[in-house]
Amino acid sequence: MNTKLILAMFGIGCLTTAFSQTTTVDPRATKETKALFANLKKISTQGVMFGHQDDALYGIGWKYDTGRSDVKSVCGDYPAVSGWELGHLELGRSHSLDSVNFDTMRVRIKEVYRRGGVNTISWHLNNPLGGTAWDCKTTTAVKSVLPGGEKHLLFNQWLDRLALFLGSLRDDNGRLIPILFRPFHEHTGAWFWWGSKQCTPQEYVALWKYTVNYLNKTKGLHNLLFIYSPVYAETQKEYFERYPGNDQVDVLGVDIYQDGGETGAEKYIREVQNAMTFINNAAKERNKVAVLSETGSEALPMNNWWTSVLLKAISGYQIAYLMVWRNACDKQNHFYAPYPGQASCNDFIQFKNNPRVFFEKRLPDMYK
Ligand code: BMA
Repeated sequence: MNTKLILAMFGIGCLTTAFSQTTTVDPRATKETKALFANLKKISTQGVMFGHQDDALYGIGWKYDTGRSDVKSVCGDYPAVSGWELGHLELGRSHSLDSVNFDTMRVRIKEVYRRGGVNTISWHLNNPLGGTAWDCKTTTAVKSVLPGGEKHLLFNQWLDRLALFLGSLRDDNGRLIPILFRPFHEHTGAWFWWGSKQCTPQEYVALWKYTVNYLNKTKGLHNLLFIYSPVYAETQKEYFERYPGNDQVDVLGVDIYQDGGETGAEKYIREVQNAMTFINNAAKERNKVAVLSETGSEALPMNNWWTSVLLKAISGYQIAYLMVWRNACDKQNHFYAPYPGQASCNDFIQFKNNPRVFFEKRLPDMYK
């Protein structure tokens, strides 16, 4: 065999390996972003990372205290995954729809990255035809932002503002911080302007593709992994009905909450198990990662929820992370993680001590 042929075969071998391990939506993703993708996959075979929305920004009875987190106050460690919300950034405002200063958010995101944690971002952007993200009476909002639509230029401006923020997330050496971006989520429900009754599947897919292309190509951002996160679906077919495509999605997520307090526990367990069965299979087939992108039981009415419900629901599946929603400091009983004195604290500590559950300190290097 001549040397050229051997080299060519070796080249193809390397390419195949690289393809199966680190194919990301953005082929030009930074090496840290590609490493994050590979490590999400790896960690999902070892256990599950715990995540919390707005963890280090505020909690029950406090806001903006440096180094504070309800989760850390209860169990001594930060969550492995931190969620952040950009609603109202598109309007050029200094504060989010949840009254969080975007500069403070940027500082916290950097701190999480510096400590080795993982950052994920959602975006409840306003309805371009007027009103909030939940203003969903109109069925033309998605169409209006697509090329040729009356709000297309406005939407580009919103994406420019989004890109400016995402591109400003850099470490101490000026390198971009990898972000798991989760746009237009819960779109199989009908409560956002990009929801199932508000646009056609084709329009939704066009919105997704336009956004991905704009961020990666037009704005040249290469620190993003994209999460698809519909609400609970009974079947795989239903789950993928408005799927933008394997070349458009890195992570297969799903948002499932336990409603109705204790009486909703069985339904919740059944739903998580059912969805994770087909999401796990699909993730393997498509070279993706599975996550429980949003979950929780509002105000934690069950003291043993963490070990008796949540752990039961997720065991046996490969889920890179699960993320519970925020502990609002300005809304009564709108919390999903315990805080000191909350009734589920002891159970949460037991959950944290499970060898398959990762909080921040036990994380391997997620960016190498
Ligand atoms: C919702 C609630 C709202 C919040 C929104 C965006 O589920 O927590 O209070 O404004 O998420 O973070």
